[in-house]
Amino acid sequence: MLNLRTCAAKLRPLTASQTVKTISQHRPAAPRTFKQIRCYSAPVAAEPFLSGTSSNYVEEMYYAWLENPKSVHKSWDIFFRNANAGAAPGTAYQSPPPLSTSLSTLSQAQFLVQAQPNVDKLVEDHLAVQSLIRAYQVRGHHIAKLDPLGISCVNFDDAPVTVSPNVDLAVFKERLRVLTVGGFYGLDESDLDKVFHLPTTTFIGGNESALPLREIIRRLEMAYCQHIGVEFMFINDLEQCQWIRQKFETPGIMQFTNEEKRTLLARLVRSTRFEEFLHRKWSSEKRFGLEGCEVLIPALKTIIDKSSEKGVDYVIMGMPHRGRLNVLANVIRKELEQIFCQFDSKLEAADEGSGDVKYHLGMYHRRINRVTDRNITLSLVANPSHLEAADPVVQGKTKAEQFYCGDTEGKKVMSILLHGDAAFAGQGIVYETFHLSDLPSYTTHGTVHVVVNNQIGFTTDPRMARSSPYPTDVARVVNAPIFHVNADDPEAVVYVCNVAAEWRSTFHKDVVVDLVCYRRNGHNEMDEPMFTQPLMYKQIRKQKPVLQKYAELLISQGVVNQPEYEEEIAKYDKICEEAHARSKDEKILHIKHWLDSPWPGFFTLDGQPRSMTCPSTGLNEEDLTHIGQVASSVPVEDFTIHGGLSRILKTRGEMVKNRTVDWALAEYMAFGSLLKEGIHIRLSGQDVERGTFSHRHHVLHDQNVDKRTCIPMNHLWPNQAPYTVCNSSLSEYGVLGFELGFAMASPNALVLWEAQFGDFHNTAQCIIDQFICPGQAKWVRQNGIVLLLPHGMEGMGPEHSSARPERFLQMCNDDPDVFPKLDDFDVRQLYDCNWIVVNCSTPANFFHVLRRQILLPFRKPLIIFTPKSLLRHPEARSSFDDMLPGTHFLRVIPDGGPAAQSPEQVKRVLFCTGKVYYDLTRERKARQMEADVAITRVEQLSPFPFDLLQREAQKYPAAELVWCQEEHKNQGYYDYVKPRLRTTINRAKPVWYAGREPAAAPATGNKKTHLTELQRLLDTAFNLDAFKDLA
Ligand SMILES: Cc1ncc(C[n+]2csc(CCOP(=O)(O)OP(=O)(O)O)c2C)c(N)n1
Ligand SMILES: [Mg+2]
Repeated sequence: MLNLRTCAAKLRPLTASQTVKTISQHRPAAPRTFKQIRCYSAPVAAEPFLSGTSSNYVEEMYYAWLENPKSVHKSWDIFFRNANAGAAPGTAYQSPPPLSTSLSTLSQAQFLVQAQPNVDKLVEDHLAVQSLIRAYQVRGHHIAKLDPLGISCVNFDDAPVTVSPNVDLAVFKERLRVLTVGGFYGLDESDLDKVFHLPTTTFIGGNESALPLREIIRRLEMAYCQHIGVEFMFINDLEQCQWIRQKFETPGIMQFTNEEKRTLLARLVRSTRFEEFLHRKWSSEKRFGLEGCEVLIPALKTIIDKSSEKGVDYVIMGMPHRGRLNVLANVIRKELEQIFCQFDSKLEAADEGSGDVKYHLGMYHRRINRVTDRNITLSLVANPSHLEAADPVVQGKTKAEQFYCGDTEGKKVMSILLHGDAAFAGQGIVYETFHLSDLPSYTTHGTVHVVVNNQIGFTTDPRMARSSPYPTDVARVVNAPIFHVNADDPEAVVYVCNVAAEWRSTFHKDVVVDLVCYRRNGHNEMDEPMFTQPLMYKQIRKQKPVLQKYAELLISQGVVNQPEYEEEIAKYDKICEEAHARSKDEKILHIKHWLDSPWPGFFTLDGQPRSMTCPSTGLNEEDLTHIGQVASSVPVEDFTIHGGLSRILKTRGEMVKNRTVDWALAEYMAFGSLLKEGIHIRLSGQDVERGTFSHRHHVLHDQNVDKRTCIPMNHLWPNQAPYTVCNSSLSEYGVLGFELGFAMASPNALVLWEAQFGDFHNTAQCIIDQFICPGQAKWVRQNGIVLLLPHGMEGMGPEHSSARPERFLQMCNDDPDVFPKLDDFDVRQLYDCNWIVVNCSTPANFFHVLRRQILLPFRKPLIIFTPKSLLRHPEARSSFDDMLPGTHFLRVIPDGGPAAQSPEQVKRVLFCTGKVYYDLTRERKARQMEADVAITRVEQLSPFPFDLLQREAQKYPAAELVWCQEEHKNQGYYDYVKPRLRTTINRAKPVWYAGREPAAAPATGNKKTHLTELQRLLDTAFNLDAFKDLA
């Protein structure tokens, strides 16, 4: 009984707060008091029927007995009375007779309690029933009829088992063999009509607290083993488990009115006939049709209707290829002619950019939800082919929309993510995205995931595509309930979708709907599926379409008649035909009609920037000083910071007094000033709050009060915009995708993602390659995200050195061989580029480039290679003078020393970028070559400052031109810079190279080799004969 006592103690606080009490269980509701519990000292093992697994049941009985001794069977009453009276271990219970065979004879059985000692069997039977109920709850989904094809993709040992609606013990024994260890827990045929008390962990009783076993089994079969398989017992939260049990176990809970059935049929008609229409008109076009999962359309509409009813007015969706056109047409309600005209290969594109295929484009639409009569905005995020890559992007956009409308709990804005079965199981980004779902700065307060589980991925069977039984197992890591449902039962689908939407609005956590379906055609309409799945497709050929099945059902039920059904079909077909006729009038394809995130007011009405100029990015002295002072103080009372940090802040304060900034202060100045102008700033990435290199310290931690923090940046100005700085999970793909999505929502925010070290960006390569680099060209949506990539060869080994500038530069769209004909390089060139790549050598320039990002009249992604050792380099400081009004970002920093004063004398110009500048100046000084060698810094690598560098090259007519970099020759900037430099000088001179030799790894792991290599490149840079023989 010790076990009982501890369990009772454990349960006590839970009972007080449990909202389970909101769920009517028709149990005595009196508060439980435990004072009278005597001190049980008998060991558990001493009570013959008690074991770890049975103690739950005994506890239940005990609580019920405490509340009302008459509410439990007489045998329990005797047992607890004896135990309370101090019976010795093993003697507390006496055997009453077996419970009678029906409820009506219950009292008679109780009367016999003292007479027939058979309590062993009674208790065991009750425990068996309890275990049985639990087995259905835990494992019922294993034997539910989920697969419309009946061939089951789920690789459980014994499933599937033939199902009989009759409660016949032989059948159940077979089924229970699958559900339970050891068969029927000792129950037998004679027990089927006995009545058993139901534990509080089931709702199958409805208004009854006891039921005959036969009925218990029947109800469990109805709840867990029909067309819905509920996977939820892994969830740690009791209240959530109870909530789900109630939704699926309550007898008769899945009821539909005739009106609801007709709506469902109409939605199926639209879904099915849309695909048929496309097939009729363009039979040889790829469209990745939905045939076999037509129920997806009513499913999504149900989730949206229910969410709208609960207060949501903005739904952001992400989805792959399968059924996308259908979703656009019938869920988002894109005009059909706009969809149909995409099939016209002769249509010209009106917008700039390269566009994308029709099943990747995004969409944004505001309309009235007909079911709830409320306004709803639906947005489908554009995506690349890369399956699941849009998941974090959708989440980031959702978070931003929630943030900007003050929806701190996700009550107004939500996301829905669709997945294919193979991709959901196979792509790691799914896992990364799930792990963002409950983090304070990343949560979107619950996402509804819908899996189109057609039991195949292109040509690959599930058995070869995943090691888990279901494609949805990844969702278990965040305790999301998973509702598997047979997609050929539309009512079951709509039911689980309603529950999923209610779950999200109740608990604000993720939930998964797994639509188990099939794919009627090949992967696309051109593919022959019989090559690889002959048996599956033989079965599919025999499969009656779901619309036909459901229509027949409703006709047989008298809900609709045949003419009404046919009329519904004709009505929709006519809509399609008319839209098709109209689509022929469309001569031009406007990609901007497919924008997923419009920025109202930012552009002119025809989508152009409001100007083509950029004001000075300088800031007045007063603001610089004020920001500097806040950055070097603790702006709240009674807050104790770490002694080391006090010293850092003190040094900052001294710099401010001296009117200088280092990197951290420059960043502070840029952020602080933009916040004053109402620009929200969000900085996210691993350990960004302190900064990987312990230089930033944007979040101060009270050394005496746990979890008390202060963000001075939020104490700058009275009506400033908020500053969000958040340490992320250890993910690049997920988090960068998330921030990209966040930046999509508004142009009036500076969203920055910082890599821990620059090279780690490559685990997010897909976001860079598929979204950031070509996003505007494919989808006309600009994006101003900033990537901060710590970079520099500092002897730290191959993995912490290079942010791989060569990769970013290779993807720039400026032509190396053409000198652009532009009046205004400063802004126009930025407008034309796909992204901006910079490597600043001074804090002031870093400050300017961050501010420019917002002061520009358009948005472009900005890649910044940021320093590591320069963060503390005494020379890497800037004066306030370089940041005052009238100053701006310097694309090129020319030499300002003796070389520039007598440029004709200069023998060599060293062009470089970033940190190597400091090594070069030190070396030049040491060699006293300041008049011989000019050093020109290229701060903006792309778009390439052709104009300024041409001026620089022409300034030194007698000089050799050398590109110097610390990176290896096949890496860094050389391949990008060389042809462009040659273009600036009309290829009149060679451009020589001083730097490390080509290599496979970005850097050596040996510190000494590192230094030798550095010295060698400096030697080459200053050896004026180095290129003599090569000329
Ligand atoms: C990341 C990625 N890898 C490979 C592909 C190529 N591909 C396109 S669809 C597909 C199969 C997808 O199967 P599933 O997720 O089950 O969706 P379904 O097509 O069955 O709806 C594959 C492998 C891709 N688009 N993206
Ligand atoms: Mg699939």
